[in-house]
Amino acid sequence: MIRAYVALGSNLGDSVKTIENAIAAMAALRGSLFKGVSSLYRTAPVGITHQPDFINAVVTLDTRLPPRDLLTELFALEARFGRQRSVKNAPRTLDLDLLLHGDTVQNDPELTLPHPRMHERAFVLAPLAELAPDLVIPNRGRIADLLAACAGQRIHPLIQTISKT
Ligand code: PH2
Ligand code: MG
Ligand code: MG
Repeated sequence: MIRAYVALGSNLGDSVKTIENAIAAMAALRGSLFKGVSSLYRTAPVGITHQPDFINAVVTLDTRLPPRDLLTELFALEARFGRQRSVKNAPRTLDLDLLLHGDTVQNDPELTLPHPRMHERAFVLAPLAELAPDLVIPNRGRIADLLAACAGQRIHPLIQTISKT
């Protein structure tokens, strides 16, 4: 089994409910074991800033699926949760990004690992650091150092009102 991390994001519809339901769905992913989930965070949009705040979280999986197969499962889940792919970075009901797949480093046009922007995004690094505080991101460095460099980005953990187990 390979340890993988998946980022969840939503800023369209009832995002908290969507993320909670997506976490539950990820626990049933083919060829994979659900190992944990971070807190949920409310986060300021990065990139296109005139859009609603996001709800973000990160899930830990142990998986037998190779990266490309896991990505296919994640795309299928996005579609199940009503994701419409219109313009790049449009508000979305559910975005699932494969962050890391073991220590795989690859630059395929279809899938870059580690995720090419994860190291500069507090909305990824803060939940990921909850799950793996000592993580070293291949070619990028220690998660604590990367997160410290994102100090200006607005993120707030939500108070959990729903059991995650
Ligand atoms: N996802 C993006 C672009 N910007 N900003 C926040 N806060 N959260 C996201 O998940 C996010 C984003 C592209 O997928
Ligand atoms: Mg994304
Ligand atoms: Mg995506």
